[in-house]
Amino acid sequence: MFRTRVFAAGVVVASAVVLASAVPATAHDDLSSSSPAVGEVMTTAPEAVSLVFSEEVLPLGAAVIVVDQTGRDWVAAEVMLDAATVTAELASGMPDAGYELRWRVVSSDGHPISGVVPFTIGDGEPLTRTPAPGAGEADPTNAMDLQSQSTQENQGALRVLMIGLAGAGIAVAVFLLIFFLRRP
Ligand SMILES: [Cu+2]
Repeated sequence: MFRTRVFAAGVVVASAVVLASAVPATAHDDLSSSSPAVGEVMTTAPEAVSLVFSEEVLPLGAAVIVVDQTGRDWVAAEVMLDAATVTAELASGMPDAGYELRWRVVSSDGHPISGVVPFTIGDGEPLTRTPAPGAGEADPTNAMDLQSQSTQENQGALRVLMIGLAGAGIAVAVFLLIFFLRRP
């Protein structure tokens, strides 16, 4: 009988450890495509911008702005979300210039993702992120830095969650172990 109990306790501990370590390994959604595309030169001002993601993003927390050099946001209406597509209508009369579409949505796995899509209209100069004397071109690595930074923050939050889940799993395992060993 004792042998059976030890075996049962072992199974409980083993399965709890597996459960605690098998935190969902789902990656967050990616931006599949966008209109305008990254670096696109549009001949005329778009009436709207749209973003298509690899999965349906969550209906909360979606934000899109389209800014020019002065920081003006040209998005004219509420951001619309339809499954994996996020759309934002723009004000008319956007002059030929460089712009940045900055987006943030909540991935289907629950944490925020964000990015920047630079584009230009007509023969406008690409938007310069850090205006400096003699700086003519936007530095695309800045956008990359922003993206990787937010990814790191997301991973930090996920790690906290994983540690919490692992802790809960171990607590359950200890409880069940004591419960099994105490049984007559
Ligand atoms: Cu994710």
